[in-house]
Amino acid sequence: MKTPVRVAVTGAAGQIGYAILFRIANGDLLGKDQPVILHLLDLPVAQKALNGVIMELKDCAFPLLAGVVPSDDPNVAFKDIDIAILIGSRPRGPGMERRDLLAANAEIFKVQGKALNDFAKRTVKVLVVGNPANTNAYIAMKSAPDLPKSAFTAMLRLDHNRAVSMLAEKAGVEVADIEKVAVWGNHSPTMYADYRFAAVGGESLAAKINDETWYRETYLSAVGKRGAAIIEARGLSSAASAANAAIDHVRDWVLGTNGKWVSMGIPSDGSYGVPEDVMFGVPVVCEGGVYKRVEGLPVDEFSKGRIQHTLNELLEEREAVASLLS
Ligand code: NAX
Repeated sequence: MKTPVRVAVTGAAGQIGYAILFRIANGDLLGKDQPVILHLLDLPVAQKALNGVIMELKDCAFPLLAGVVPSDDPNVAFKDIDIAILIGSRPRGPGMERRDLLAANAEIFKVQGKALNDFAKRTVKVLVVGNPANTNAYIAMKSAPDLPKSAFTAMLRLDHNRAVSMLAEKAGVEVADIEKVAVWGNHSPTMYADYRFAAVGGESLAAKINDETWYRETYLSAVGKRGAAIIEARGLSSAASAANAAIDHVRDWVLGTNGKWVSMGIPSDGSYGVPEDVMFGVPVVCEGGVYKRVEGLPVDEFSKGRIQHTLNELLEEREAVASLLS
């Protein structure tokens, strides 16, 4: 039997938590032969609900679930962990300004970044899901100077999956056959779902769809506003699809993508005109537990404008939290 991998999930008593934990324990994250120990962090006020979730996890008798460590303290929850999926964050309250929301979350991710720095395994892989995901991941990274920057990522995978699914529907092709879709920038309606390189069986998807007006005027905003459309329809924000995207992101990072492009928010190395360290969605391929940015892609005028637009938003967010990091 393999040594269990320790996976921390924060916001474990929330709705994405409820959708993700059972799948991790069932082997969807790391494979059907890999035992896991779940480290579950939530606020003191949520411990009773968390206990109920743990009772249900036990009632599933998952053969791969080798243990559960519940806590309301990041220093306990992050001890010796291999993977951290940071979902819990402060939602926007009535009358709360965007700046206040950024500040409240900055405080949370500063504390959690430091706890990761002090207690997680040196090889830890961190995915931030809680919004504003890119900036929260940036803060956690900046608060963990002893860990490599590459340990920190933000979730763009839900946007990526939505982008691929809508293209498949329009082109009348299978999702699995689509390659080389890229989502750039912030996990927000400003992100840029780029289909210029997308292909099916070697054939350009843009040429197959042959409707640039649809792409620019309908598709891009539909992908960007999909989260709002789900809230409107369901009365609740995306949970199962967000959990699924988090699993896709971490699984691909750990187990590899076999050359396939996926989108991840990663600290910029300065390429594509994005200042260093900004947590920016880019196309990557993963191999051997490492993600690698797809480099050297041409950027046309339209894409340049879209990338700058989403970058400007991230730079504003960075500015809004700068004083908290000093
Ligand atoms: P819920 O409100 O259902 O659950 C959040 C949980 O986090 C609660 O149990 C709460 O007690 C806990 N929590 C709050 N602060 C915490 C802290 N400091 N430490 C530990 N736990 C804490 O929200 P849910 O629907 O699960 O969404 C969670 C987050 O995911 C939100 O920020 C949401 O905006 C974000 N999302 C991000 C997505 C992405 O693609 N990056 C998509 C889905 C989702 O909207």
